[in-house]
Amino acid sequence: MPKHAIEANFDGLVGPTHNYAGLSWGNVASKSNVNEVSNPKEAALQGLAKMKRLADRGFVQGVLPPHERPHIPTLKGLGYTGTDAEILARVARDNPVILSAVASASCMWTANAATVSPSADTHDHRVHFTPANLSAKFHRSIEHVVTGRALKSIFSDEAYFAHHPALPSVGQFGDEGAANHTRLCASYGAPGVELFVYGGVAFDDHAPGPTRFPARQTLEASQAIARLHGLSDAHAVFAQQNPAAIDAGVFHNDVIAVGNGNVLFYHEQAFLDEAQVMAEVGQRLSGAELVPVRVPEAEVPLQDAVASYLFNSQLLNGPEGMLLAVPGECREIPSVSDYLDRLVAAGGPIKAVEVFDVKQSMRNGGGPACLRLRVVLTEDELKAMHHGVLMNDALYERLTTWVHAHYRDRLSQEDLADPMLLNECRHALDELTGILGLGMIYDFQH
Ligand code: SUG
Repeated sequence: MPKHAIEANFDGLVGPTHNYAGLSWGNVASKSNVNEVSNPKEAALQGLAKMKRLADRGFVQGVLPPHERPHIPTLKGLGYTGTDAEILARVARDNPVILSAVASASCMWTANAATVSPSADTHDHRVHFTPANLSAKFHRSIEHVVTGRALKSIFSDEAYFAHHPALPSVGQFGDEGAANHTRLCASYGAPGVELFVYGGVAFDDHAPGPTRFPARQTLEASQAIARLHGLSDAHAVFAQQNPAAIDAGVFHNDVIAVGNGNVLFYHEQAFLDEAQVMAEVGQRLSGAELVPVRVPEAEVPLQDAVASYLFNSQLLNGPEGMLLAVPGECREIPSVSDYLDRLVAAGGPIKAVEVFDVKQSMRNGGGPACLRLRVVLTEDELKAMHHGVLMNDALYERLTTWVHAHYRDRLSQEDLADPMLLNECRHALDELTGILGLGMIYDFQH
């Protein structure tokens, strides 16, 4: 008998330095909004409102903390010396792109924080975590250290939780975490099939791959994660993303597909070999039939899927069936909005669509599903984790008050060099570790 388990979602709390720096070549929104003035306060409040709304509906909702930015230790590692203010002034003058990179609040997109395998799938029946090295982009490659500390602090009981270090930080093992990992199952507590989607094969010069934009996840990285997590062949499927989709701006699989339970909602152009993916997942899934919800190009052109982030939605188990939590942009694009109406009317597994406003994040290419990391937990595992990060009325009140006290409502690229911003950020995060009860996870606290 499988144990009863739930899916908890851990959203990244948007940090005080949220800004638009155009750092992600291949991510259309990031590039098209470069140099716009951001509103970190609004971004954090939009994220908290999303968390609160889902917590109010009975979903287990957690929060992962933002990181210390601008990250002075990274700048010191690159040869900058002096006081913090001197370092900021020099890098802003000589190399503003490096300053933008070390100031990015990109850890908010926790779908990229780690890959998580539930205990029903792993060899030692513990929940396994591997922070993603995010080696494709410098600004994201510095996230895994603090991400690993936060995850260890929240899931500290070694009887239930196993933590691995990030993979070697090179392109050949490029790993973007759960954004390229979907678990299909009969029920959360039952053994599942973990679908690892990769963009390219590093050690094969003849493998197909995108020609315009980078493939951020490699097969070699996905296979290493499956080995580390102790997944047998029965629990893992590896599938290549369609290179043409990457070249159209689908930089992660979660921009073109989302799964939950036995349902896989995807665009027909998601996979290089769609039939094989469905066959392999279908064969391994036990206790339920795979239900593919395939969206044809004729109904939603790939370009509209990328612009609306239709597939970067959360597919959740609601009381009356599955609920698709979509970004507001889905109602602004006629092909997508009409499709959603037909989807619900069709009487399939997706019974309802709900709109969430995460515009500040969307302008950097992060929709509802980018902002969350899924962790399937049995009742004992849920009891064993640290509860200070779980959303409820009191935590929501504290965090909104905290945001109002510490966040700015406009931030331009020039502002990133302001030593006051660094101080504000450290001050806010110091208080936050107290609110969340996380211990000293930041470098400046040591
Ligand atoms: O890695 N954007 C993020 C968006 C991540 C979305 N995540 C998922 N699809 N799961 C990225 O490209 C842009 C930062 C900037 O340009 O300022 C950025 O990092």
